[in-house]
Order: sequence, then C-alpha cells, then structure tokens
Amino acid sequence: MNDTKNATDVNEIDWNLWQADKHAVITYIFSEGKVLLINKKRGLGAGKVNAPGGHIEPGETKIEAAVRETEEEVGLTPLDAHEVGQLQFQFTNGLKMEGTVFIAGKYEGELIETDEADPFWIDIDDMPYKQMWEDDLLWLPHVIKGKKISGRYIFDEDNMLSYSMEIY
Ligand code: 8DG
Repeated sequence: MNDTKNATDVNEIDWNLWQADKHAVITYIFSEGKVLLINKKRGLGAGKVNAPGGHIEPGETKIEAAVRETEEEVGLTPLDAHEVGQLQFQFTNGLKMEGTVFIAGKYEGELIETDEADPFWIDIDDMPYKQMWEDDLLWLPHVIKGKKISGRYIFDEDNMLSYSMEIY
C-alpha cells in the first residue's frame, strides 16, 4: 500500500518500498550488570523511560549520532558503541521513523541530568518495561542476551497495533 499511514497491520505495508522520513539512534550503555536509562523529558516519547538517543543530523553517520546524542543528553561518551538492531516505526499520524539500536560496554565522562533527560543506572533484571515504549519488551531482552534484531512496528500514538520481528 502506498498510503502506509492507514495501515493497522504490518502485513499491509511493503516494507521494501517503505522509506523513513526520520532517522534516529538509541544507545544502551551496559556496565557491571546495569544499563543506563533515562526519564525522557521532552520530544517524542516524553514521560517514558528510554535510552539516550535522538535524530541523526545531516552529514552525520549513525555512530556519530549515537555518541553525540548520548553526550548531549547524559554527559557520557560511549567508547565502543556498535549496532545491534534496526527498528522501523509507522505511526498512524503519518510519521515514518527508523531507529538504529546501539550498545556499548565502555564509556567515559560524568553522568549529568540535562534538559532532555534524567539518567539513571538500573539492574538489567529490573528493566522498567511498563514505562518504556511497548515494542521494547519484544526486542530488548534479545539484545541484552547478545542477539541482533530487526523489527517493524505500527503505532497509533503510544499504542502498538501490530509488529513483525526477526532475531538473529
Ligand atoms: P533531537 O531534536 O535531539 O534530534 O531529537 P530528540 O528530541 O532527542 O528526538 P526525539 O524525537 O525525542 O527522538 C525520539 C527518540 O526515541 C529516538 O531516540 C528514537 C526513540 N524511539 C522512538 N520510538 C521508540 C521505541 O519504540 N523504542 C525505543 N526504545 N526508542 C524509541 O521514537
């Protein structure tokens, strides 16, 4: 279907033709059994718990964006960030967003709260999925176990209507 915003089921969309109009990154830093999360203060997903992230700027690579957004939002520089997943989000309001997931195990800097994010470390066994985007529960546990993921999700605002996903 060309008008993908009317889709309520992932199977209604030809994902090979689908093109995102926004590209974002999300970076999870893991250290000593904990993961760095944020209470997101503004932008898409404000009020939710997420990991540092945001949009890729023109001329920037994905990894550059992942490092910059983490530095800007929480003051830490991930040192060994690498890509572990690709998420495609079709929102019923028309937004088409692609999110690339990075993980890192090494970082430097001092953790700070900013206008965008209130960061906190939490045990990886205590992920607050109820406060996170609905799809995170589907793929983040696999990422935590060292897998890579690829997923497509249809959202009506905060509500996930449909998804398909591969884990490898
Ligand atoms: P910027 O102006 O700083 O570039 O933008 P921002 O304010 O930081 O960007 P944003 O619109 O708030 O970006 C949304 C962030 O949320 C981006 O990092 C991608 C991420 N995100 C979604 N949906 C989902 C989701 O379902 N799960 C997870 N974990 N993250 C998501 O947009």
